[in-house]
Amino acid sequence: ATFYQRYHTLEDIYDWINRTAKDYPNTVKVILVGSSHEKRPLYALKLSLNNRPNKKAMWIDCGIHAREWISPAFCLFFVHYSLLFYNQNQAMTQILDNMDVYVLPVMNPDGYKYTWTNDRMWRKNRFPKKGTPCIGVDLNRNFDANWCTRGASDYPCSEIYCGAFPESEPESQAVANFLRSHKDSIQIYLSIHSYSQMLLMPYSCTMDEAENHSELYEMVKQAAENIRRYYRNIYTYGPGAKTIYLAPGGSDDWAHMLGIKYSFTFELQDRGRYGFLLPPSHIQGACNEALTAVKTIALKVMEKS
Ligand code: 0X9
Ligand code: ZN
Repeated sequence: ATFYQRYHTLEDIYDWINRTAKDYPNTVKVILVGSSHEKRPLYALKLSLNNRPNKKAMWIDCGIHAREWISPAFCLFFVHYSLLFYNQNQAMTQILDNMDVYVLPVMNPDGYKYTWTNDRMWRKNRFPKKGTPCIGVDLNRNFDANWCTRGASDYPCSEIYCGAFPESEPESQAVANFLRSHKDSIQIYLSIHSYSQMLLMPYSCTMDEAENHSELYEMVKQAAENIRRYYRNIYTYGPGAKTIYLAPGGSDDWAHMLGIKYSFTFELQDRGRYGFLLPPSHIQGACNEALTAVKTIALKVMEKS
């Protein structure tokens, strides 16, 4: 199996980030967007395949939830594929000619590390809440989008603990700060999770429809149709609150409210047979499916501008 058909430790991923930047000095830049509670760096890669000025951009983050190992695996695969298939694959070339891509491979490095060393099923970050025995905030409940209403918990021991206040955690704050300061160029926000094979769009924090509901719906619908056609696998799609559950404080809803109108969360393979413990032999297939969705959405967004 190649590097991209295996899961990697946090140290291996940091090495891979360095190596990739060294191997592609003209196209890849490493950006330190912040650091975790335990002071690990949050590195994003900026892929910029040509020097066209004033390009739009797409943001992809992976590994918000520690145990969803297929997610960082996808971010690594996506960077590799972009660099290798620029000028080979038509869709990829078109996309990268028109936009830069920011990729944050592990948004929750403390949690990810912990799933390799202590508890494979850890979800949250590793913030120790004073006065309780419990550790961790759910970073995908910590953004300022109907924060800590129904679908999140203010109980620190909960798996969906929202934190003390919006952006209380350094990991979510780092991403929010970066998106705020780049919101004029970033057109597309993608957050990669697992599992359940869903392509989700805003909103998850309310039953209300996003004002661009129909164009978002067309995009996830077509992405799911393409996955079905090419890979014969079923992805469900729609607004988060109606497709999966009401869940406030998520990064996708917050990005949409910030003005990044094309905002999505993908839940990759599988549908529950292995769940978070997706075997390495399924990585390639899961990544190909997610890549199809990314391409479909990016091309559709480009048609509009
Ligand atoms: O609950 C979540 O955060 C995501 N599902 S997961 O099983 N990966 O934990 C769904 C996120 C959908 N978007 C929002 N809730 N904003
Ligand atoms: Zn998740």
